[in-house]
Amino acid sequence: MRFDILTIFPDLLVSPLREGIIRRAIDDGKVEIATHNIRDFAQGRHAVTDDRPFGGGEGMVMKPEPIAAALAHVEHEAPGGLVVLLTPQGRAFDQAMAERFAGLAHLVLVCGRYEGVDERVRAHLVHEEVSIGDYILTGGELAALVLVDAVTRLLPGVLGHPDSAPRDTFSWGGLKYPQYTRPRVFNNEAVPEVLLNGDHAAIAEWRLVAAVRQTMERRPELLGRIRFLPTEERILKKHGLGAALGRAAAPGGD
Ligand code: 6GU
Repeated sequence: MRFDILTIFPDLLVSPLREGIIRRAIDDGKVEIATHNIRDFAQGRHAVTDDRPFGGGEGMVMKPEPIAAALAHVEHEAPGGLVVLLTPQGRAFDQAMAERFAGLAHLVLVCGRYEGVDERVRAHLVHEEVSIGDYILTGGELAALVLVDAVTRLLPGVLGHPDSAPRDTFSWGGLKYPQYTRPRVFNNEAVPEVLLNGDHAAIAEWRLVAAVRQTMERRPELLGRIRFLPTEERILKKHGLGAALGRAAAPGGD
């Protein structure tokens, strides 16, 4: 998969892409990430990329021409990418969107600055607008990195264990179960006995119950969309978690 990232601050993107799983995915050729400085596509001696808003008001607006020229350059180098603008006005990024993007061959990410991008970029050059949450960042760069990270780890062969991704928080619809490692006792608290005895069915049952409890406590709004298997339903009822099923059985209800 290929990512092209258009930004006025390309240096912001360097170190997050040089560590850990993303770095290995790049080194292994699973993903190719090119950054482009929008300023390199701006005109004139000062290579201006922003200007004051028509109608007045605070802040500056990103000019359309440098972004258009940078996008034309990317399209020439590698045609056909889906162009995504990172902006707080976009649709909320979630795991389902990450999975959809992971199925594409080429994403072009345009990092807006928070005051905004000329509306004609949005209207004529961009296919989708994405936000990473209900808060305001100084620019789209960190959001682009979030998107690249969440998508890259879903690409085939990127995570060590082939099943690591499907067991995640959110891929099943709720939160992950708690994890433990050595030592067996820490701060006077022991690891739950069931995790130590090698009974894989019992461990799976404990993890399902713990994940559902955790989701009910912390993110109850997630429960309504989860579809449990009949075997899971039986286990949850046995543990007095029928309330979670009630929500799951009545989508849209409370
Ligand atoms: Cl994509 N951009 C900015 N500037 N702020 C954000 C965001 C994006 N997503 C959440 N907040």
